[in-house]
Amino acid sequence: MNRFPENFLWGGATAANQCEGAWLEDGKGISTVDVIPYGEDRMPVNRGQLKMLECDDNHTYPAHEAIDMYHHYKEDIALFAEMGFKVYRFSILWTRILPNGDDEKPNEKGLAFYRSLIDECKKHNIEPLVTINHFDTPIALIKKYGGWKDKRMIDAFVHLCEILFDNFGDSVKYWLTFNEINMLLHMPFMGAGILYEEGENKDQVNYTAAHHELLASAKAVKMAHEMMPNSMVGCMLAAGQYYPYSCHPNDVWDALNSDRDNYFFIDVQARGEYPVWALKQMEHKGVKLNITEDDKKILKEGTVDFISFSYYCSRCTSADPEIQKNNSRGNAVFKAVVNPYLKASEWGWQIDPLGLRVTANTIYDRYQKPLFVVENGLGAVDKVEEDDSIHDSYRIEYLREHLKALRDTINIDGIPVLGYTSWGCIDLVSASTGEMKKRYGFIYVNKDDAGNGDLSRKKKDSFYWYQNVIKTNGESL
Ligand code: BGP
Repeated sequence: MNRFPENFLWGGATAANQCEGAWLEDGKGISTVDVIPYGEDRMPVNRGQLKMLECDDNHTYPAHEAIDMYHHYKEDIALFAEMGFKVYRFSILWTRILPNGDDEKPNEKGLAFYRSLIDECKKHNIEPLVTINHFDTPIALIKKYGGWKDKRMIDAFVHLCEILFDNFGDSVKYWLTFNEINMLLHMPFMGAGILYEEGENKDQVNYTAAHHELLASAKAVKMAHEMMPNSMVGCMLAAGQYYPYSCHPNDVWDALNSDRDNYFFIDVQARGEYPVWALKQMEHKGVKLNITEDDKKILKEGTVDFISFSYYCSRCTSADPEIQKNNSRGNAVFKAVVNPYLKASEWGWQIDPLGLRVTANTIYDRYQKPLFVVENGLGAVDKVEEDDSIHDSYRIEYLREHLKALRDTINIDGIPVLGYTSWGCIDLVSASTGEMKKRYGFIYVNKDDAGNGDLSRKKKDSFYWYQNVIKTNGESL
């Protein structure tokens, strides 16, 4: 009862846009994240409310250097191997492979970088888990097409996938199409390169872009199965169950609808068709989607093999305007009220280990496909002691409780879970705030929010704790 399944994939996760840096090196083009600044303008840009397609001198851009993993990946993967990682989840930057997003021929230096990164994983017997698109739209395609609201993005994405499958299909079995695909509704620029024109119906834009991403994802899944018959391709949901604030039916109804907004995407990716309520909801919102017979066929033929998701916290919702005033700061992008039963992280994300089990059960009940927890973790401020040690007992506590809940999900509820990759296994730039001080890693990176620091890596207490968790296959948490 206390062990995880044999061959459980233990590991960690990062995203290129938050760790690689080297933003102009070796022929790379500019991506959304390169123009998303640090500071108070970050959220308005992420949300598509403030248009910024170029860098300027009044802002700093954390992704330009990030933790410079582009030059440190061998050292970093060796540290992951020392912890015993069986899997490493990372993403591929579209603009390293296709600098303009739709170039006919790939950038050989970009391919060589990822080839080397994958080889490094293999050398240490670490299975690569590749996210094809993690908050990354080429700026050139936003200028050309307006991002994912244009149907031509589908072909550009499928072309990228073909190059990736062709080059890396021999070594990569596990693929994810879009990271947190539902983030499109909450951070449209960061999630899907969406900018709104004056007077545009935002719902129309969002759901059109969503339709294009869903088609692109389905086409990628089908192509992956054809080109790499042993591959496993998953979708990826920013998960976290909505709880009704009270048992008032209005609160229950509100929670159900809030969940549906997010499950909408996975409903299509897992079942291959739009849920009836979504079609009706769009109709009520005046959204007109041109779903052709051909589109329906594509969605049906491109359903995913497994469901991956991120889980940081559960969310709570109320229909009562008074309660709604007590807005949760947690994961600023999702609408939620404070749950009085839960503590919160320094960033206001409410901590709820049992919520992971609730969420995993709900997802499995809905889709009956294997699950993969590909993000979970605690963003916290760490202190380096004089002897260079870092005592992050709060992080160990968070992870331990979540892993216990996951173990119960597997052993008591019987739900198939392929693996667990904790988020930001090495400190990296925060997606929502652009900070370095919001750290998730087992490995500390010496860099602060102003960009000072020599980027050296140090092991935190959680490094040794996680090493032992993997060694005992979760028996000792
Ligand atoms: C998810 C993203 C990640 C990551 C994580 C933590 O939404 O997929 O990219 O950043 O959240 O969020 P943050 O960095 O804002 O603390």
